[in-house]
Amino acid sequence: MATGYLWHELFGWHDTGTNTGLFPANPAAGLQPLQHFENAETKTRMNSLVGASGLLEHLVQLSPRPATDDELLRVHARQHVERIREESELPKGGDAGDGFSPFGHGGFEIARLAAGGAIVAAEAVMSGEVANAYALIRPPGHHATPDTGMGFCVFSNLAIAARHLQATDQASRIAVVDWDVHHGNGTQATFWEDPDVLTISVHQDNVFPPNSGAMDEQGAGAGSGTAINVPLPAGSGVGAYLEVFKRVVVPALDAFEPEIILVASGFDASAADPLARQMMTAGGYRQLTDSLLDAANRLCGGRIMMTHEGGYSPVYVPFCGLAVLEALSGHRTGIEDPFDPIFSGFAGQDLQPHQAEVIEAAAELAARLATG
Ligand code: 3YP
Ligand code: ZN
Repeated sequence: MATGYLWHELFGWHDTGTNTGLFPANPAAGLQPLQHFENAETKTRMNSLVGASGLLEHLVQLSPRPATDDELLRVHARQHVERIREESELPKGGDAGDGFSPFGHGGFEIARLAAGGAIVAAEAVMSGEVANAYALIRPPGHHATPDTGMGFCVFSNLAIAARHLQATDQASRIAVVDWDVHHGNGTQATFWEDPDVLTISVHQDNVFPPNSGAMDEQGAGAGSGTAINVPLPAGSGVGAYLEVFKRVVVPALDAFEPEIILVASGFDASAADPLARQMMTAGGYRQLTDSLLDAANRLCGGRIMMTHEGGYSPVYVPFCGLAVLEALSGHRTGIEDPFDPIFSGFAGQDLQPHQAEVIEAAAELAARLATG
């Protein structure tokens, strides 16, 4: 069965403006206008490579629809949705909540198309229309909490898709694996007390949001133990990530027995990323995908749906994305990662003792999930 692939030209039109990376340009403060880190290039170029490589012809193209108000409101407070709607009507748009997350005039409609794209992709997997799916959507979602956007995220796309599957009885037990290099705090907050949604975030220790994603954040109430955080030290590479999946992610999935695995797929743990200090490679992401496919085949009929999150190297994100899509679809295009000989040769790509220590502690959390 085929892999679903969802993209829309409007995702490239989400306008984060002429910022100086993170900040509004401000000549008096020395901030020369350039581009926001979260600009369209990484995603449009990934989509270009999917087309140019010929992979697109082996995928089933899915079309997004806008998420309805009711669908957004399953996760978000009405006041957040209304504020985005109102600021979106301003001539120059607004900000999702923290001053780092601008959107242009009409940005509300693009953000709701991204959330709706996650819903469409999740439904296509649950219905069996496709075996698995990748939603290349923008703006991203995993930092958006019920009450606010932040960290470039407007609405919590993946969480909205998960709540939709639950509300429409398409799935009840759902596992989230977030390999974006930043903490998936918004997704975690949404399901903090929900025993039916397991959230696992693998991120660089304390990068963004500040002081978020420590290992002692484990969920509460009925959801106690169903949030797992793996805060990897800066400098972690492919060896560390493979160990996390082997010792933490896959055992937790085995224990939890989800009906579908949702992946928050950021490529900002790559060796080329400007917003973090990890050393992942396209080949590494391919192996992580293979290990999830293995688990999904064993646990839930192979059902995996990925939503695109961060990733800020316009030259490298496309190769990471292509590798993941090749793995999901089982089709090799013949395009090889030209950076692999360089990035794979970095010292410290294999598992280091100080990384193993963190992973060992996180493995306890997965084991506890198994024994209840
Ligand atoms: C938000 C402000 C500084 C770091 C940035 C992180 C955005 C991201 O890729 N989150 O997954
Ligand atoms: Zn990120």
